[in-house]
Amino acid sequence: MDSSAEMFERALRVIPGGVNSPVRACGSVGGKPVFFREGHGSRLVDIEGREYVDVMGSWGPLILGHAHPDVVSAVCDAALGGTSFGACTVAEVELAELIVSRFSSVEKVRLVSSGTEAAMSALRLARGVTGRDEIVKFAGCYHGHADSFLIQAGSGALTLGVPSSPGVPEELAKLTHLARFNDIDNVRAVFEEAGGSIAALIVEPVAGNMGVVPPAGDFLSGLREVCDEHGALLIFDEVITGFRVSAGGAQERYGVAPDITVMGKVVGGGRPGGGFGGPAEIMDQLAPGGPVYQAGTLSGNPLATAAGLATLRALGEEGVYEALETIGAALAGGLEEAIASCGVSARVQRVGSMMTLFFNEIPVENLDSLDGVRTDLYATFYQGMLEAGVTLPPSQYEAFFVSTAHSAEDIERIVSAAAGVLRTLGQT
Ligand code: KE4
Repeated sequence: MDSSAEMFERALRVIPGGVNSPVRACGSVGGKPVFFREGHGSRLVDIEGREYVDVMGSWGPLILGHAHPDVVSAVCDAALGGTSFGACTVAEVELAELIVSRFSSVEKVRLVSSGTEAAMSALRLARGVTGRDEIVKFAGCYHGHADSFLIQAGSGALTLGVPSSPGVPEELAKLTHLARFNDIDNVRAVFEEAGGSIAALIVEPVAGNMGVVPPAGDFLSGLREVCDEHGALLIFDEVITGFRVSAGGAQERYGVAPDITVMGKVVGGGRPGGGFGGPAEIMDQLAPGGPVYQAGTLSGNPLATAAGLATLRALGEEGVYEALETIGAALAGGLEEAIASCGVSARVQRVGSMMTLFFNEIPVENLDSLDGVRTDLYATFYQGMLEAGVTLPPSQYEAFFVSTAHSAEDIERIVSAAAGVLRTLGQT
């Protein structure tokens, strides 16, 4: 079997950048990507047989860990009956019913195949329902790669240092207003200037794509007020937070109801899956009953719905979110202790089972707080942790994810590795 380095050379010959998603190329942390062969629970194994404790978590979907038996058997059973019909199935109704039962603001949901598709469809729906064209997003927040969102986006776009991508027409970019996360006065000012023409404001209620940035006390409720004042729809992008920061997502955790909820990652259980939902009055504006067109060959796909159902059913078990909180708190606490003893300026910001270790002097409240972030130190930290057998997201602007599969031993192993790498950093 080739090594990861050899496989990457092969990949570069036939895949742009050697990857199917830019951030996987490890551009901001140096080195070359590791190729993985399999994952089980909290562990990943690379193609050379090396095992790692995984904190990247496939960017969020694997809240139950890799290859959870219930998910694997559900997908295998579904596959034995056919992988796609392009027609109605019972499973898609059952998944929609489960989603509706978890998100109190959602009466109806349309299933799609990715977070990008969910966010771009939600945007079109908001524009169709309001008859307005302009939107507000936040610098540093990422909502997938649809044109309207690639304006100072987070995640890979931030990592690549490409604030807005070539190929996004200037005329379209002009319709996207940028605001500052956690700054409700700034949001009010943007709306004062353009309020009557704004269809929607879209926000990650807990930002995860500039690293994890929790909402300040009155920020989300302030967004609700401003949108109501100006007749704009409030869209919560819960692709990361949905079913993760609580059973009903961030809207349940913080008690603010959006008009449209965008979902992905966990709802697909690791299969391509996503969705967007809201009150029937809004959702019924979608084709075929309504005029706003949206469609998808594989939407509600039997394998994706099987994985999503198995995942959400497991998340419905008693004590799951308490366990995720305990695991998340243990990791964050251990990392904070390691930071305190190493003399490096770093901090951990966490919500539940998602967190980021920032090499930043000040608390991160929005993208501006990251002007002095030491991405170079993060790169060294990433490489040191990989060497120590722990896979982190290959970017300072992403989140660590723990799952129900992470044990106390896993947490101890991650913390011990971090302490060692941070000590080395502190001595340089
Ligand atoms: P996907 O199209 O990648 O399924 O979802 C887009 C998306 C939408 N909204 C939020 C809040 C998201 O975080 C994402 C995707 N997240 C990134 C990493 N933070 C996916 C990783 C990648 O791009 O490879």
